[in-house]
Amino acid sequence: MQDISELEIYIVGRVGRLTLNRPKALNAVNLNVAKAMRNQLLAWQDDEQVDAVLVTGKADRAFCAGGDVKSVYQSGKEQGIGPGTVSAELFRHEYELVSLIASYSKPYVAYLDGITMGTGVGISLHGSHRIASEFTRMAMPETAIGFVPDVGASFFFNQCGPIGRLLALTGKTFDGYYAANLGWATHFLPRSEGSKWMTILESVDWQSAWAAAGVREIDPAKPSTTENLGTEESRQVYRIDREIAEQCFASDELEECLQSLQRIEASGSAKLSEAARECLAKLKKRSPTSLRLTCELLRRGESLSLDECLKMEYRVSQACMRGADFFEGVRAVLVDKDQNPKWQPSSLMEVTPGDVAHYFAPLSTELELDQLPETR
Ligand code: QUE
Repeated sequence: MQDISELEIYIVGRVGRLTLNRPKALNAVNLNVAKAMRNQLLAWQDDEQVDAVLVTGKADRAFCAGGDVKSVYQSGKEQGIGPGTVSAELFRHEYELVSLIASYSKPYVAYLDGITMGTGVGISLHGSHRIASEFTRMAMPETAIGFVPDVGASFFFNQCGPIGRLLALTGKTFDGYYAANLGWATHFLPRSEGSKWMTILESVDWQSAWAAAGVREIDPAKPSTTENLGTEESRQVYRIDREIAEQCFASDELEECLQSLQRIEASGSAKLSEAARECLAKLKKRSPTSLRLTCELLRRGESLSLDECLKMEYRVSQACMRGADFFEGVRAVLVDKDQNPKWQPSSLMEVTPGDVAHYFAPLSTELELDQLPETR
């Protein structure tokens, strides 16, 4: 039996609505939710009564904080890792879901009203419409838990230019203004108007509802369409990150990035120097293995399709289950919450190209992401 109340499913007017409903876990996507979402999306794709899908979160603070890595941690401790366990199944179902969303034949709309991280980015960015609010907070923070940016990150960060590498490595959190300029948010709707929009959808046809609710289209070239998503500080943060990224994250060699950051920290203007110092401080706290893997994922991802990226990320995800840092990272950040992970190895120098290559090795045929009969 599936407990589908963790994902509310209903049709309003001609819109299929999926509501993430695990508020205590900030709507983290567990195995149950990932399966239910995919099954429902497949059903609605062939349902003439459904013109579009709207995904929202039922939690004051979050759209979706990520994948339920705590469940991977707990099951890993109890039943181990490997085929058939939560560690293998959760990532597989998440990536299959992402792939479906990216190729979905109907409009797929996500309202990113609050924390939108990791898998939360995965189940929104690949859809056709991403509506930000003034509370949108986005990140791909996986290097902080000894994991890697996934759900297609090796594909979508490559479309961002150097700032993609900055975000993938540091795991930095950013707001709706930043997301709009990255092209991650396509529309804006303030939280105060959110429930009106949901109600309008019940009675008005899909196309007219956008205008009726006052959902505004974003064009990064037109400041009037992005300014409501952040403050003067937001604008400065984005501008400075762009500059830091151009100067320090254009190379796919981690050492070069770090050297440029140190150079800017020492000799850049006050603002740039401060931003470089912040980046360096973040990178110092991240898992050295995760940082090396992330660079390699982005490097290899540059020439791959989304589905090829997902297949590669799945190999790396499963290799991370066998390493030490994922379990140590989840323990330190989400379970014991001491915020003090002990990474192994503890320095970048100790992570060799050979170690990195190991994480990208093919899995046995029946475990590869494209070899799974029940999901294709
Ligand atoms: C990095 C991450 C995640 C994170 C924190 C990080 C992540 C994730 C969660 C999360 C948060 C609340 C929950 C939960 C998971 O936090 O991926 O189950 O209740 O899912 O620093 O990558």
